[in-house]
Parts: sequence; C-alpha cells; structure tokens
Amino acid sequence: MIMVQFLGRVLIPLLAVLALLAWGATSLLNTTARSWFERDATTRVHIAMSSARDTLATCLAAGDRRRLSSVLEEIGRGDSIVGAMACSTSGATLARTRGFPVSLGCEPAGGEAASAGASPPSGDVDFSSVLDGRPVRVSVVSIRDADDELGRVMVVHDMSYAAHRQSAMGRMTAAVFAVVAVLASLLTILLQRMSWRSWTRELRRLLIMGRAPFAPRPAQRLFQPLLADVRRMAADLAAEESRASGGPWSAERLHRTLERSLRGEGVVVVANREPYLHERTSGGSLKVVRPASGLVTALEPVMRACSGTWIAHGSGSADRETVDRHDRVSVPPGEDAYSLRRVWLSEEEERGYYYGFSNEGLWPLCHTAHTRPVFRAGDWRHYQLVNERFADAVQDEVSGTDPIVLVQDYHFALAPRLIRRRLPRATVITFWHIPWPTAERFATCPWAKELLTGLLGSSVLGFHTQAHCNNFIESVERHLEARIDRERHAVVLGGRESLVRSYPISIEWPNRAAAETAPADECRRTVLADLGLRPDALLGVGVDRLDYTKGIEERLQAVDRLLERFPHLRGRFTFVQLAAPSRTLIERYRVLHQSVEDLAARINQRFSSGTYRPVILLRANHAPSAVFRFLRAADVCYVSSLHDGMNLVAKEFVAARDDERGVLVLSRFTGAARELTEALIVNPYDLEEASAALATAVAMPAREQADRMRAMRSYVAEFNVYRWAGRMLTDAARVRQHGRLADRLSMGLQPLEQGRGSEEAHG
Ligand code: ADQ
Repeated sequence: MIMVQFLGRVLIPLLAVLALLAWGATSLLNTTARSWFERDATTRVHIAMSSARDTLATCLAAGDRRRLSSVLEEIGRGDSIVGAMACSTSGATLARTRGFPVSLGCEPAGGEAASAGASPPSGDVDFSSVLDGRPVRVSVVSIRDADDELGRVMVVHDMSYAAHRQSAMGRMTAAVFAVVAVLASLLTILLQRMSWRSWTRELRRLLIMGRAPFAPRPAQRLFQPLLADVRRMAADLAAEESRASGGPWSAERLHRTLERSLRGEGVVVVANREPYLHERTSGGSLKVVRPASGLVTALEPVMRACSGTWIAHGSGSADRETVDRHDRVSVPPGEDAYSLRRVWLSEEEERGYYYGFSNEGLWPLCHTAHTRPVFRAGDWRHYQLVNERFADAVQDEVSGTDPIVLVQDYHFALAPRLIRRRLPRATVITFWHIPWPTAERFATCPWAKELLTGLLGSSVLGFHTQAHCNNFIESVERHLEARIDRERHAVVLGGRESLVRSYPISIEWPNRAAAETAPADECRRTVLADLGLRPDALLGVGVDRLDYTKGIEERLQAVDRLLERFPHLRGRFTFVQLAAPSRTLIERYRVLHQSVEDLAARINQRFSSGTYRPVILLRANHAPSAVFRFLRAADVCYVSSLHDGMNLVAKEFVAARDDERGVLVLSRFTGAARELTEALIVNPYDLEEASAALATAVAMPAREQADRMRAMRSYVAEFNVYRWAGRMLTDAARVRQHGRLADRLSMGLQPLEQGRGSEEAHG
C-alpha cells in the first residue's frame, strides 16, 4: 500500500518531469545542431568560392562558358556539394555541373531567400530547402567586378548527413535520459526505503522507550506529537478495558480475581527478602524494620490483598525470637493479614547462596554496569542447596496438591522445577525482577543450562519488559532443546509449557506510604528546616540502595557539573541522597560506599560556602513515610540507574506528588523510562545532558510540571501493582484450566461443558 502511494506520489511525477526534460533537451539540441550544420555548410561554400571568385569574375566578364564550367566542376567536387550553377545578372543559366538539381533555376524563389533571412549586404544569399526529397543548403554568391555584378553562382550543399547526425543525437539524448530516469528511480526507491526504515526504527524505539530523551534528535522531535497520540490511545484502551472488566485494578479486585479464577486459594510467595525483619536494638528493645527493597515494596500490598504465606530468609537479629514453633509469624505487625514463614540459613549458606552466587554472580551478570560476575563452584553448591530448602518449605506450607506459588527473583532460578517435582500440579508463577542479559552474555555463566531448566518449571515466567523476554527466549534457543511458541509467547520443554511474558511491575495505588505522609507544603518546610537550608532552596533528591547499578556516582558528578555550568545555582541547589547500605559483605559494595563518600566530600569542598553544602548524604534505611517526606519536599528527583529492571523510586516519586509539582529526571536505562515518558529522560553517563536536564527541571514553570506530573500520575494509578499481579494470576488461571482439561482428556474423560464453575466444583 505504502509502495503504491509512493509510486503515485513520487516516482510517476519524477519520471514525467524527466521525460519533459528529455523532450525539451532534444528539441534544443536539434535546433542548435541544425544551425551549426547550416553555418558549417555555408562557411565551406564561401571558403571554396573566395578562392575561385577572381577566376569566376574573369570568366563571367569574358563570357567564357567552357572555363566557367570547369571552375564550377572544381567547386562541385567539394565535400557534400551536390552541384554548382552560374547565372547571368539577367537570370539566364550560363553553366552548371552535372549533378546540379534541374528543379532549381537561376531565379531563386524570393520567399525562400527571404525566409532564409541571411542575405549578406554583398548580395549573397543562403537558404535551406528540400530538393528531390533531400534536405539541401543553397548558397547564392554574387560575383562582382568593383561595384558591378557580373553574375551569380549557386552552390547546392547536401544536408542529409546533418539530418542523420541529428536523429542519432536525438536517439542518444533519449537513451541518456532513459538511463538517468532508471538510476534516479532506483536511487529514489533506495533512499525512500532507507529513510522509511530509519523512521520506523526511530518510531518503534520511541514507542518502546517512551518519550524521546531529554535532548532529542530532529527525527525524535518530529515523532513527539504522534507518540503523544499513541500514548493517549493506549491509556484510553487500558481505561476502557478496565471499565469493561470490572473497574480499575485495586486490592479488592485482585482479591476477587483470586477467588473467582483460582478458587480463592491463598498464594505462597518465595522470596529471599522478608517484608518485616525483627531486630534487637542496642538498648535491648525489639524493633520491626521494613527493608529497602523494590521487591518488598511491590509484593507486600499484593500479599495483603491475597493473604497466604510469604516464605523468606529470616535475617533479622531477633527473627528467631518472634516466630512460633513452625517458624511462622503473622504480619504486618498488628494487622495479621498474612503469614511470614522464616527459613534459617547458616552464615556459610548465606555467604555462598546470597552474597556469592546471587549477588557476585547473577546480579552483575544481568546488569550492564561494568562489574564482572564471579562464579564459584562452592557458591553454586550453596545456591542449589538453598533452592532445595525453599522448595521443601513450600511443600510444608501448602495444604492442597495444586497451590499457587509465586517465586520471586534471581535468588531462586532453580526453585520452580524443584517445586514442580514435589508438587506436580502446582501453578508456579515466577517473576524475574532484574533485567535478563543478552544470550551472548548469559552464556558466560557456567550453569546457564541448569538455570534455564530450573526457571522453565514455571507455569508463567514474567519479566519487566518484552526485551528481557526476548533475551530469555534467545538464551533458551541457544542452550536447550525446547520448542518456542512465539504466537503464545511460550516455551515448551519436556512437554511442559511455560508462558514467557512481560508484566511491568508497579506500586500500590492509592499508596499507603503517601497517605501516611504529611502534605507537600509541610514536608518541604520541615525538610528544608531539618537540613538547615534556606526557605527558597532548590532541592534535588535521590533514593536508593547503595548499589553500583543505581548510578549514584554518575548522579553526583552530574550535580558537580550542574554547579560548574550554572554558577547562579551555587548556594541555592542542594542534592540529598538517601542511601540504604546494601550487601556490605561484598568488596565491590564497600568500594562504592567509599567512593560515593569521597565524591560527595569533593563536591562539598568545591562549592560549599558558609553553611551551604551542595550534597547531603543520608546513609540509612529510612521508613517508607520518611522516604515519601523527602520525595514530597523535592523540586527534582533524579533516578540515574546505569541499568535497572524497573525502578520503583521513580513511580514512588509520582505517587508522592499529589500536589502535581516536582520534576522527575529519569535514566533511559530503567524499565520505568518506557512508561513514565513525561519525565526528562537522560543518559546518566552523559554529564552534559544530565546536568542540563537538572537545570531545566529546577527552572520548569509550575504549569508544565503539573501537566507532566498529572499524566504520569494517571498512568501509575491505572498501571498499578494490583494490575501487575492480577494479569499474572489471570494468565496462570488460564494455564491451570488448560492443564486440567488436558488431564481429563488424557484420562479419557469428556471435557466439562459447564465451564469453570463445574470445573472448580470438581477440581
Ligand atoms: P531494587 O533494586 O531494590 O529492586 P527499586 O525498584 O528502586 O530497586 O526499589 C527500591 C525500593 O527501596 C523503593 O521502594 C525505595 O523506596 C526503597 N528504598 C531505596 N532506598 C531506600 C532508603 N535509603 N531507605 C528506605 N527505603 C529505600 C529490584 C530491581 C528493580 C525493580 C524492583 C521491583 O532491581 O529494577 O524495580 O526490584 O521489581
């Protein structure tokens, strides 16, 4: 279709213009060539005549016809000359050569002479004519003796050769234009193809990436209105879908989905990190801690809605004191919405499975952040062992034979298959919270095959983005003999199907932490006062675990560059970094810790004046409402991850800003950048771009801030964590139903016609 339009709009007009040009050029060439040939013939005649003129005059004066004939014969031997004739002044023929056309007498037609229009003042006349069917040039030369005319000599020049050459030239011109037309058409098609391909590539990239980066290229700028339309349509469709299928996703709707589609079974979550740790303080009292973890942030509200059991490593110093004899404790404290089952690991197991294989091996393997993965056989053995331990715990915790188990993250790649071995009818939903690397990179893991086989024990395997799904499927193709069903987004291994789909994770909405935090004005006032900043200070905020993938060093360098480039911000702009210590037993994390401290100190030394400090590091694990207090107080939140599966801080910032103020500057290497397209999207490695984005953010008019924030808030409200969980559970319910029907058929029973209700009654 596009090709036909292209033919009609570009190619045919181009060819028509070329044809017109060819026609014009041929006519012009013809006219010019003809006049050149005529002039050439005339010149040649006049040269021949000038040497014979005196002899001719003598002959004419003497009336010597014999000599006149021989002189004419001499002239008539010239190249392309047909013949010559001598006439008296009265118009009588005096002599003529043999070849001279008989139709031409001594009285030339006045019209012809006049039409030739070339009569020189001497009385010579030259004109073109057609004699006996051939084109000729006739030159009439007046022979004089002083002022008296003695007679005239007519010389006829054959012009057929000129006509031949003209038509050969016409053919050549046409051929040249034909070649030009073909080449021009090919070139145009080629250029059109190339530009179409680069446009569509750009458009697709932007559709996947969302908004163009902070400093877009011209093509990206061109697509902005189109992208805005596509996003609006997608949001309308999502809203329409949620209206049609029972309203927006909420805790209640998720609960209903679980009851209807999955017979109300409580779910079992397997995750390394527990949602609540019990710690003994130095004063001897007990305290409950919410860990800084994206997984906990996302999953905790889901568990509140679904109830069931969360199985995790009991890592708090007072965890053992607070569980019952089955190692369980009801959480959240005081609300008892679900059960937390703690699994105990020895120090050695924790070092091998958690710090070693998971965080020195898989974490750097999956993140492009320039830290080399370390794979140790001892760590791998612990990883296998701990995965077995958690699979045993799942078996202990479930009541039926077909539970719903949610396996979380890279700590448990082997668990799905191990759980299936123990509970063949279980529905195992696995979610990988970090990026999946390219097949090439993944192949560097010595146990790549085992990890893939383990994960393919899942009924549903989820990633944040389609790109991560594609990487996973390529890794499967490379390492396993499995069938890929691209239409269903599934992998079939050993006759068992696993759906591999993208489920972008999100946060709860309405957000509990936001509801527990003071209004924005108050947050701003108290935060500025607590930090000792002036009331008109401009505040930037970053919130992270201290991890090298989060780009904290690049973030501080961008602040340094900001103050260097924009001196008017010195004394006014302060960046507060909330940094929760993380994985501190690993050397790489200790190095990062030190380098972030050193960098902050250097920037402070460079730009501090009086009580002003441009960078404030708050190294602690803050309570969720404390995090929200900073997010609410900020003018700008900068998320600068070098690589991040999703990044929930970006979405939390949006949830915090019910005042529709504040600007999000977001790394393009986060999953969130594909969704929060109204943020200022930057490359965190590009300090010029990042510092310019920070400057733009602090100077952004309130109205633009509100427009951007409103759009992002409506997006996160719609695409919240209940939707994330609901979509996975709904897909799992379909897989489960499919499996049951297949079981009945294999047992020789008829599939039930009553639909799901009857199926459930007998299930
Ligand atoms: P994380 O790497 O933990 O998550 P992220 O998604 O940013 O990263 O979530 C961090 C969470 O911890 C947020 O809820 C944040 O508020 C909290 N937090 C961070 N610093 C804190 C601090 N100093 N004090 C208190 N709380 C703090 C992994 C993946 C991500 C993915 C999530 C969810 O690495 O890409 O988004 O899982 O799938």
